[in-house]
Amino acid sequence: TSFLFLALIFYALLMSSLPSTVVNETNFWRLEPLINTMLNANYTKGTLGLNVLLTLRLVGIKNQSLEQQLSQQIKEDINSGEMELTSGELALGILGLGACENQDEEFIRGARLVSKLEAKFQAEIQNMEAHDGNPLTNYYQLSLALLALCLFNGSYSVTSVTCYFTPENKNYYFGDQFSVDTGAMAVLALTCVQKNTQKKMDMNAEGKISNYVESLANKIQAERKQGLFGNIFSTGEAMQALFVSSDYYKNEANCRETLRAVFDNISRGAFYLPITAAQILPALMGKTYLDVTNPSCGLNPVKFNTSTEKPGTVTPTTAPLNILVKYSVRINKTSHTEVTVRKGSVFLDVMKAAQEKNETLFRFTVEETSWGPYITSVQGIKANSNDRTYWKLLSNGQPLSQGAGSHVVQNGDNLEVRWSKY
Ligand code: CBY
Repeated sequence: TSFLFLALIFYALLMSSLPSTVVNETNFWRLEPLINTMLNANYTKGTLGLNVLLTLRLVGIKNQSLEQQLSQQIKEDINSGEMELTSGELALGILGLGACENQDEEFIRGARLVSKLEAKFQAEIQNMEAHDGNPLTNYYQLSLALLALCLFNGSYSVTSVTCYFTPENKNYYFGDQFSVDTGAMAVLALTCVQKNTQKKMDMNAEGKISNYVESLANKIQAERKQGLFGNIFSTGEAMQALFVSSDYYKNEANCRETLRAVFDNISRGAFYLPITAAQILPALMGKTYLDVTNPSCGLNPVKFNTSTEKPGTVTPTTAPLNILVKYSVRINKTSHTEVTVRKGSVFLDVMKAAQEKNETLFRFTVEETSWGPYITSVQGIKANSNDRTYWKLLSNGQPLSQGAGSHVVQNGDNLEVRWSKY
């Protein structure tokens, strides 16, 4: 019995010494769905694979052919110049191409990507001056741009950073809701600026920036619900931000709570879009975007059991049923209709069905993004970032936490697109 007792103590000691922030080897299998989502997706254009290339390299998932394909597609998009990349897209491109020292660095230099990004960052700031503090895109992208400039020796003005990134800035909020994704990306960027020794910073700026980081990290923690920060889709980047800025994850119980909630969502298939998998995986492997220029980046590649099966669509055993839902478009007054769609339909299918019934009231346009279709206009009224307008999607009065192409509707739902300000 005494041997058993000692063995138990030894086991307990061993377990407690394992870092629980990151997923340990016995739990790697839980991450396999994420990897398979990234590896088996179809990337039809460069911008759709930006986050995936970054994550494959940062985490050290060796898949030469996919890496090659994604990096090739991004380079082509950049070279063709046909499609103007946004600041955040170019920043992600630089992070992915430049991650973990590889041959693409040559391309970054040759195509002068860092100076192009400097110009895009400037353009965002100019737009803010001209349009009531509203950037061309949003603060998530501005933060990505600052992060990439900071990591890849671009120039940025510390005065601009201290001026525009104060936690009180309205761009961290959508309505009165703090955007955890945005705050997290800003924490990563500001932490890089803080650490950047090449820049001589005066004490004043240094103090300000560390206050911003602390305050943003607190706002992220204030959005904690059952281990998640914001929602499941912002949690990975929030974890990265907390790794670099707070003591939150030094507490094992906190780690375990988050991991349990994330594993739960993985097994429920929440991360079926490649971008969602790419955004959560680094944190689960204990990495942050700041590691992209670390000498140890991408070393110790991980071995996963990956499958090449396309995620199978479950064939329904029973005959497909129709469901009836309400749909409305609200501008100042509301236009209502009811449509019948197949069981399992998504929000976008409902919009299409309504459009077919009444083109004048329910016509709409979409843009394909890495999050799926984004609704750009309804009844010819277009979202515009200069005045912070957009089409908000709601179901039974609650804003959706997924896009129109992902949110599955239920019989009797009351669906709405509402002309809104963020
Ligand atoms: N990425 C970006 O530029 C997007 C940044 C982001 C903060 C993003 C969430 C977070 C992320 N990790 O990428 C973001 N959304 C922004 C900035 C916006 C605004 C975009 C306008 C602009 N000027 O840039 C805006 C208008 C406030 C917005 N998101 C709207 C919406 C709704 C889209 C509705 C439509 N018209 O199609 C919607 C569906 C919310 C709603 N109920 O209306 C929405 N966003 C959602 C749900 C999301 C999450 C997507 C989750 C999912 N699985 O589909 C999101 C991850 C994201 C994408 N938005 Co926005 C936030 C979350 O829930 N955690 C950089 C670029 C290079 O890729």
